[in-house]
Amino acid sequence: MTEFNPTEHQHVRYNPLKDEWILVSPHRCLRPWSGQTESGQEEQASDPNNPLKAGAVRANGQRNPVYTSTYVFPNDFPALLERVPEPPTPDHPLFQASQAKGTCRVMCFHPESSMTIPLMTVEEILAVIEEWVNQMKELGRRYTWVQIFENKGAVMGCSNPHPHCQIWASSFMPNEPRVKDRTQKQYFTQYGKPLLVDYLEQELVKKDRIVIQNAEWVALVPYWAAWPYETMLLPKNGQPQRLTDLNDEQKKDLAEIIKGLNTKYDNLFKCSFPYCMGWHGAPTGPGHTPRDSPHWLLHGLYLPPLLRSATVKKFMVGYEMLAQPQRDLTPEQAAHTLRECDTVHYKLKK
Ligand code: H2U
Repeated sequence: MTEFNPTEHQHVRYNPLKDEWILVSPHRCLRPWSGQTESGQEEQASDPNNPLKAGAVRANGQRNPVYTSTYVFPNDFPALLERVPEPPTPDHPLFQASQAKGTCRVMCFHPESSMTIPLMTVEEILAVIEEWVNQMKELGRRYTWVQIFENKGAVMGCSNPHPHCQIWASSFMPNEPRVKDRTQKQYFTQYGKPLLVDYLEQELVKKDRIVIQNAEWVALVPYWAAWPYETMLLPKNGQPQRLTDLNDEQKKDLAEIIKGLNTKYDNLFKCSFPYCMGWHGAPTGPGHTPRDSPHWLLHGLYLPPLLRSATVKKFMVGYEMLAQPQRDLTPEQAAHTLRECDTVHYKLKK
C-alpha cells in the first residue's frame, strides 16, 4: 500500500465547530465539466434607478438620503417582525413551535452601485466595520442573535448588485451559532482554552492554510473548509468575543485584510468574486454582558461558490444534501492558490 498523500487520497476531515465531517476527494479535481455555467456578475451594476443607491426611491416609496458613506435602513421586505402573536403551546414533542421575533435591516456600504469592497479604500471599508459595530451594539442590547451577512453576486442569490449587507436580529439562536456555542463551550470545559484560539495557534505554526495576515488578523482556509475557496478571518490578539470588543487597531487592520483578501478573490478568476460572508461571535441580548463568553472567539466567514472559473460553481447537492459536504481540491491547495494571487486588483493594473 502506498503512503497517504492528502493531495491524492480521499479522506474525511472533522469540523469541530459544527461537529460534522467533510469528505475530501482531491483525485476528483481532474473531472471534466459539461454542466451549468453561471453568467458574468457585473452587468446590472450601473442601473441609475437602483433602489439602494444614494438619493434613489425604494420599493416602499421612501427616498434614500444622498448618503456619502454607509447607510442603514429597515428592510422593506423583512423576514422577521418585532411584533407577532405567540404560537400555541405544542401538544406533542414532534410538533414544536415557539415565538420568533426580530428585525431586518439593509446596510449599504457605499453610495455608488458599481463599487465593490476590494475597490473601496481602507478608510471606506473601516466605515463599514464601524457601522457593523454600531449595529451590533444597538441590536445586541435587545436581541439574542444579530446576524450580519452579505450575499454577493447573483449566483449567491443576491438580488441587487449595489454593495450592501443585511442584518437580521432575532429573539432566538439560529442553528449554526447554536451548534457553535455548544461545541466551543464543550471544548473550553475540556481544555480550558477557546477552541478557535487553540486552532489559530496551530495554524500560525503550520502555515500551509494561511492566505494573508497582518498584525491583528489572519485569513485562512479552514482545515475543514467545505466550499472550494472558503476562508475564515480570525483575530490574533486579545480574544475578542464580539465585533463590539474590537479596538481601533483591530478595526483598522480588519479593513486592510478585508481589502487584501477580496482583491485576491477577484484576481483568482478575474471577476467580481461572489460569496456569502458573515460574522459569528458570542450571543447577545439582555442576559449577556461584555466578555461573558470566554469560549467564543469572534470570526468572519467567506463562503464562495466558485470552483474552477468565473462561471463554474460548486454545487452542494446530491451527496452534500443527503450525506455530508464533499470537496475536490484540498484546503491547502486552495490556500496556496489564493496566496499566489496578486495583491493589486486586476482592474487597477495598467
Ligand atoms: P439581497 O441582495 O441580499 O437580497 O439584499 C437586498 C435586500 O434589500 C433584500 O432583502 C431589500 C430586499 O428586501 N430591499 C429593500 O428593502 N427595499 C428596496 O427597495 C429594494 C430591496
